[in-house]
Amino acid sequence: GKDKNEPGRFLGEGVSFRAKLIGVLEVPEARGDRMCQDALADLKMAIRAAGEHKQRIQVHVAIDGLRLRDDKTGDSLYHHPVHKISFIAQDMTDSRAFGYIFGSPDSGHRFFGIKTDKAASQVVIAMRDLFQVVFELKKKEIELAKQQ
Ligand code: I3P
Repeated sequence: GKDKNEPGRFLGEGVSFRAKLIGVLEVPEARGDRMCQDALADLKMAIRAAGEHKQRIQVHVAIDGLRLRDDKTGDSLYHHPVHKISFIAQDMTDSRAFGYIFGSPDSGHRFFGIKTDKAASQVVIAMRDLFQVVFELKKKEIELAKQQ
């Protein structure tokens, strides 16, 4: 298989996963596992109380960030550049759920809760691999700039 830190893996649409959007919630902090576990529980309770189906989405993990698309229409719902994703949490009570925090001190922080078709760890690992690839690219850019 391809090396996990091979940048080509994340070019274009990147690595794609089928999932559902549990919901989006404003959170007070950029990071914190307890806060994320609570946010996931709250979002799950809210969607259950509403009696609605979760929206089917595709999660694309790519060099330019995370993109969430509506599964039916392909419409882009959200685009989240890597440098503004501050935290990822796997649901401790559900192997098919995870979430992440996106934002900045200026715009505030929002938690995105996602239910995956397969193990959520697959998406979480792909995101961590992507962060590593982006970090290495940045490092190379800085080294090249120094040489000039
Ligand atoms: C469904 C069941 C599925 C769930 C689905 C529920 O309820 O809990 O596991 O999909 O959520 O509607 P039921 O068994 O009563 O049909 P996920 O596991 O993917 O959450 P959804 O309606 O939001 O798709």
